[in-house]
Amino acid sequence: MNKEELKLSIERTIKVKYGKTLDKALDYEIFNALSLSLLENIVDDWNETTELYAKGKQAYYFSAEYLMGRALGNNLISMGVYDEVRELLEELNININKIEEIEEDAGLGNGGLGRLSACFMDSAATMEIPLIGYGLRYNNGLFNQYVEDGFQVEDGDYWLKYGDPWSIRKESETQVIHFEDMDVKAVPYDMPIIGYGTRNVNTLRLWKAEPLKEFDFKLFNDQKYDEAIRLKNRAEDITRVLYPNDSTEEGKLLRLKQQYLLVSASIKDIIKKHKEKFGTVTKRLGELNAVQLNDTHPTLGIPELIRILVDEEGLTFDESLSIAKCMFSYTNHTILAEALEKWDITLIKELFPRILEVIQEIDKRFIAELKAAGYSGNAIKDYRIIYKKQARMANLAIHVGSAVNGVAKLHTDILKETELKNWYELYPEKFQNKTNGITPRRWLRLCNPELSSLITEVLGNEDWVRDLSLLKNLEKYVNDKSVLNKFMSIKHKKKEQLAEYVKENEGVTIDPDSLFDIQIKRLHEYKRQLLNAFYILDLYYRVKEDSNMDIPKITFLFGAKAFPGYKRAKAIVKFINEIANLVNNDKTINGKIKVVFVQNYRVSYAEKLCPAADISKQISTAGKEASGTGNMKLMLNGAPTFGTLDGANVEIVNESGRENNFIFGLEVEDIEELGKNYNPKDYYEKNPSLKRVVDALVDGTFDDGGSGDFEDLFDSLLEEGDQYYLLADFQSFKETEDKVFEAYKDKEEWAKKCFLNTCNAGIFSSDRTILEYAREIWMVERKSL
Ligand code: 26Q
Repeated sequence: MNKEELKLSIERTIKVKYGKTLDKALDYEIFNALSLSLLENIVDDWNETTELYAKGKQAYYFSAEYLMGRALGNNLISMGVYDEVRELLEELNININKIEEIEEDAGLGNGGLGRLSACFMDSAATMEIPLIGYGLRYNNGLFNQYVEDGFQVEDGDYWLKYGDPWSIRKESETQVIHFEDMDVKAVPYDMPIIGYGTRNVNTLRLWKAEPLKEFDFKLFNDQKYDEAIRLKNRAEDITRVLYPNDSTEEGKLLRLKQQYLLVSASIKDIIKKHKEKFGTVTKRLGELNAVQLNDTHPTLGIPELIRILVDEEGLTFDESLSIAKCMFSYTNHTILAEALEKWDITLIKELFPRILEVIQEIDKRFIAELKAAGYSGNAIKDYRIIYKKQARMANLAIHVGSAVNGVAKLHTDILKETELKNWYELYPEKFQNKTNGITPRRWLRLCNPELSSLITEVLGNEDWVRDLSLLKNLEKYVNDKSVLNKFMSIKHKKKEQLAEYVKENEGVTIDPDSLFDIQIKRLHEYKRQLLNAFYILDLYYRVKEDSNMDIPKITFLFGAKAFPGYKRAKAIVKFINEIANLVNNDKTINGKIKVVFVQNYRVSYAEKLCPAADISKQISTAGKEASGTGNMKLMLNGAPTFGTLDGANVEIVNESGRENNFIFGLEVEDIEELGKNYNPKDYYEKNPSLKRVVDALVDGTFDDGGSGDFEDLFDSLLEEGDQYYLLADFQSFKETEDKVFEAYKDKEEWAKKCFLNTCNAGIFSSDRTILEYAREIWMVERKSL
């Protein structure tokens, strides 16, 4: 790209879009103009990639969530023009960081599952895999979070307020979606996914619901003004807002409509393209297209495909079902059986009666097969797709899908041995593991340019950005003082940058010379932020009692959103903030401990936190976290894991060595053994330091604003059996923290631990994961422009 041309393009865009000259443009106007000018440069490659992929077998990722974060910085890196553009802006007296910071995060996801889809998009483009993402273009993404008086306060997220320069509305590729009570348009907005180090540009296609008729003039003429507006709104409501995963009954109907709109529009899009090529639908449909269901949310795609093939394309039910069996595969992201999605059949019938008939037909045939194979009624009932007037989406996905995968080795083993044991016995050949990954572009190259430069300098080139396994070649420098010193001074620099940002955004001063202990993830009881909080409070009490206590200066950082209806999660936010308030304002501890709960944790905040961590806190109850991906981001940026043997932590520790991490607590087998005999009161009574911090919930130490929330937390532990084993793991947690403090004293040994974590993170690249999906599930080949 030519600098001068880019400059002219920016100026032109500012002129026609905002009616002014560049020197008068506001930051967001520059952001939009720059983005559009960059887009101009990739559109030809984008179209070429689309055509190239259409020639062979393609894969589709069906996901209700894409937690994309910001686009600009990432796209500049992928296009290989970041430095060039920074210089150009500098010449124009514009600071690139300010322009990057003006961009709103595209927060179209709740957490791990949504961010995984975003990483997969990036990896597929970079690995030149013919993968198209299908999703929904919510007007409002995940809510914004503020902390007021220690409580979480939510605010709507209108991410489109400055426009959306990276999307192209493809009006002409609109699909009409039929619901029993109305028809609506699904209009695609395409986002380019720019591969790194390749000309390939993949597509993320997000559907927006709109009324068939923008405005009903007849109603208007009849003076039914409200009615005219109401119809428009009713259509647009479908993609108005992303559902948080705690959503209660009220919103259910709309959520189901969302899911159907997503899959119906996407399946129609796939069939349309197939017919453009072959004239009619042939058996080859299943051979040329592979659909990955990201959890059960898009599972209605299965009956929707069959409905269209049977009712509109004239295939038989058998033919259609066998095409579906060939096309779909399903990824499971949750361990808890009770969390698997079920829909009341009355609801399905109300919205799309024909879809219910198709599901019933699949169920009927399946039962006949099981009977013929000699299964008894009792065994059959667990396999039923429709049972007790509910459609079980996971059963539908597993029965029809050609593959089922878990997202980390431990998770897949648990699925096979416990949660989905019966299915594994029935279809052992379908089960696979695909350990999650993260994209090295965003989670190292973009968020940590300083460490990236060092790696490039030591390895001699930038190949590692596309092949993260090359980081292993750094390992031989583990005793090289000069490399280690540079590595650790980069860590320090990232801590300084974070401290500055935290000061600005949270108003709290933190010391970059202190140990940064970071726990960032959704707020959930099983992730045990409360256990971390108890530990911090205990540490504070001990420091207060003994001002000479030998610990390093330490800063605990939390980032987490609690879902609006999840009372206990919100109580934990308040509890952490109460502790922060107590600890940060106590002059007598000389600032030895600081606690910060950062507001509005999101992708762009994670990019600042991950590179600055000295310790990565991953402390879920063993067996509960399917994989985790934040753990990989912190590891890649050189932080040892302080965690349980859960999810991908097991593989992290295997890769980087147990001696370079801090593993504590009960393991899956221990918990199985303890099982019903677990009595949290034993631990509470016998451990005075534990008792002291748990009692702080109810003894007036802290104020929950009269809500009774802290008493409820107390009850969850001592009256309701502490189902996440906080009390059982407290002592081990504490002893392991002591090991951290001990290890942290030896700066050189510490640096080695951090360094070895980076060296061994290569396997956790989502490039590796996406290639496994491509080869072992989708059977699609790399295709390069
Ligand atoms: C369900 C019904 C109604 C509304 C929302 C939902 C819903 C939405 C999102 C249910 C679940 C989710 C998200 C789940 C999730 O993020 N799971 C995480 O997936 C990661 C990627 O595989 C794993 O690393 C995490 O361990 C897992 O918790």
